[in-house]
Amino acid sequence: MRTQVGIVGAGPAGLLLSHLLSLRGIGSVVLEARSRDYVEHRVRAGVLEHGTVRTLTEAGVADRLLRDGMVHTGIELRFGGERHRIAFEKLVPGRAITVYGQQEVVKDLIAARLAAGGEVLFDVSAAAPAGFRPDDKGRPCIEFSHDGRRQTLECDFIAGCDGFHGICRQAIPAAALTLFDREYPFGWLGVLAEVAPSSEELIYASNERGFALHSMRSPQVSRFYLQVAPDEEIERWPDERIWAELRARLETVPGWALATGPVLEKGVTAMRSFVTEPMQFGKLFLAGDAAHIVPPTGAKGLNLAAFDVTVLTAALAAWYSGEGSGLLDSYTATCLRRVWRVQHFSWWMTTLLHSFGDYDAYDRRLQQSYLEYVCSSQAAATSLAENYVGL
Ligand code: RFL
Ligand code: PHB
Repeated sequence: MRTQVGIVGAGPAGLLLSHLLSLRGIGSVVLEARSRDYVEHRVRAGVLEHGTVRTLTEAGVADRLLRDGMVHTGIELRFGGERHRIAFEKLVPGRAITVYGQQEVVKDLIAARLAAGGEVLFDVSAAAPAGFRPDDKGRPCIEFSHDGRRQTLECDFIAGCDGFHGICRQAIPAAALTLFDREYPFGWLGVLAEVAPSSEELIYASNERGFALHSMRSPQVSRFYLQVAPDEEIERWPDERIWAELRARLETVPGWALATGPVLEKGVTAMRSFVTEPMQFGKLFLAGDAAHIVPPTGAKGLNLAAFDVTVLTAALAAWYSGEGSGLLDSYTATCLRRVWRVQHFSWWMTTLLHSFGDYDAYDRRLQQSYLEYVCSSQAAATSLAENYVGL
């Protein structure tokens, strides 16, 4: 098999890259370890920045997003028995977020790729990138097994869009990479429930018992998160306990009640911050979670993945149209500026809103003071708002 760009991973990064490349007339093949059904039903992110919505709209894959996505012009911060609205329409006029499930973005992209005759191979195993190092003589290639047959995909470039646990980053010599890593002493228990949202906007609640988030997927389906131990066992969280804890952390303001309903899905995710530098090695380019991870508190991972592949598409398009390798050479530098801004914002939101077991009284007071500042100073609220909707 032969193509121009071999893409490992059919998450948002790999699929969007493949689609954007095809719009520039550049061929690609996407190799995905999981089944189509699995990737289309993996419940994850829900918040799209205005820039991500624009990218998807310009790429012609936003019909359902523009119809079903819920545009929000604010979020609520809830703490100390009070609710505070961060009003985007006032602080960052013209910019909003859209609440639309990541798996819906993935479904839309897969449908668009397949409709355009794009090649996305699911259930691929043992993919192994090779020939991409600066001193390699031949072409880059990816060896893989599909339908019981061992195959080789030859390409000009390899895009590692295979997530945090993927193989592409690991194929780069360790000595060529600097890794930045931070683990948090908690995880998130995510819950999808068949119940109308109890709020029109997302609620980020800071509470002595731990952080809680009320999000949503549609007028009939809500999404919740609870701060829990990083190694928490889901068996310890029967549905009644989840609802009781959500109530304890969210029903802290007068006159507000949480509606409950059947739990459709639940699971625990550990939280981490992680950056790989550089994000490229020879003819291998990393994008999305393969290159960096943020804790989900700032709702940024998917948006950052979309940004990376937009930069990579422009760089590859310039190379194929004979403009040289300048943009490819500066891929890492271009991406890292935004990556580190988002790293800081996500770390900051996480630190602001979670309760840390080892926090002493002084740390807790600092946190309370900053929460009050964000909700009373227009300058501080604008900083949160412009980062949240996307710089
Ligand atoms: P993905 O989505 O992990 O996709 C990688 C794909 O690569 C495949 N793969 C392989 N394929 C072939 N060969 C191999 N050896 C392979 N190894 C792996 C995998 O099966 C998979 O299909 O990475 P990508 O595309 O970079 O996308 C990143 C986003 O998924 C991620 O950043 C977001 O989900 C993060 N995130 C959020 N981001 C937002 O922008 N807004 C949010 O509101 C938000 N909320 C969240 C989140 C992530 C969460 N979890 C579960 C980590 C909430 C949660 C709870
Ligand atoms: C979600 O709806 O899944 C979601 C929303 C906001 C976040 C993280 C996740 O910060």
